[in-house]
Amino acid sequence: MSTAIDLRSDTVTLPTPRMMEAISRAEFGDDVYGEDPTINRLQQLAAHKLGKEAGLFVASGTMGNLVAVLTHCRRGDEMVVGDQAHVFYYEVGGSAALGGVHVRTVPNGKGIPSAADVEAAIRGEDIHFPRTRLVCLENTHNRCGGVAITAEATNAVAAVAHSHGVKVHMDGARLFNAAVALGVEPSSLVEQCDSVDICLSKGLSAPVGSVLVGTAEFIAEARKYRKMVGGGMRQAGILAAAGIVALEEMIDRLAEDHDNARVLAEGIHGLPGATIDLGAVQTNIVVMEIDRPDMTAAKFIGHMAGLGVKLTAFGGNKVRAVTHYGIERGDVERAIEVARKVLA
Ligand code: TLP
Repeated sequence: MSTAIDLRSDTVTLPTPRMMEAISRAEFGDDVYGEDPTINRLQQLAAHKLGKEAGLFVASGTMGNLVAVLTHCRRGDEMVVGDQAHVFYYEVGGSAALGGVHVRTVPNGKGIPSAADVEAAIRGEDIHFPRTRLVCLENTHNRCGGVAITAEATNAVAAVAHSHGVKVHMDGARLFNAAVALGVEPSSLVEQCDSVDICLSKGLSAPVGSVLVGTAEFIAEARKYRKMVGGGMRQAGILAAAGIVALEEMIDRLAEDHDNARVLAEGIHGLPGATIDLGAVQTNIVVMEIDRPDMTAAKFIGHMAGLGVKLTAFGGNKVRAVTHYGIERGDVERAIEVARKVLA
């Protein structure tokens, strides 16, 4: 039997041969002393690509978002997020548990909360209220089907936040997917954001890591919080070497993943019991709804896995598929065929 087609996430991507080669040639040092030249190069490269002053290598997207929250907020402060945000939904409640930050959700809309809802959620001065300190956005938006958020939409929310002295953090785990889909520079999507976390270990295929970027002052402070949460990694240039290849060579090819996602979505939408909001399929994520008396989402996932196609449960009757490096057009065509069989 041939190997499974793993569409659970773009986190399953393996390092490329160029990454392995870069790792074997990289120079290392102790990054807690700021002396790993490869880490320093990666941080500068990420900051440059995102139009920010400085960067900080962190172990994961979750750690990058947590360190950003810890740096922006004090205990008892409040942050405003969309009710479908990864930072709210999938990060183990770290902002509250480790940062003492009160999380206030607003309707997520189709990937970004409206500026009006965000403004209404920002607290005024009242002895009873926590202080609103941060708004957290996400681009692309995972639970909203990987939609790419335009600079205009982000800027409208950021303008409202800033007019109240509230900072804006962007969870840009898949920001490069958004930039490729919209045909713009990644930096243009986060111009008005005070901090941004990007992931190297999703569609860009590096084995480990994310980079948090912002002003030099913010990053100097964030470095202390990264140490606090145990993220001071010593010769981590071994990971950064792959991250550099990710940023230099793996961004443009994301377009291939987007094309494959579209083919997959068009192939599955309309099969008996399967519907997909095709308008939301803008990058590498496909969210399908399974609605049939004899077929739950869990059953569909089980049957698909039994025939060699791995998918993820996405809550209720939703199922997620993600295309990525290592998934070719032929794999997508086979996945459609298998879905056709399962839903026949
Ligand atoms: N998302 C993972 C799971 O956690 C759900 C996935 O398979 O999509 N922000 C966004 C928008 C993410 O999608 C993820 C990972 C993260 C942050 C966290 O990144 P890691 O997994 O590196 O901590």
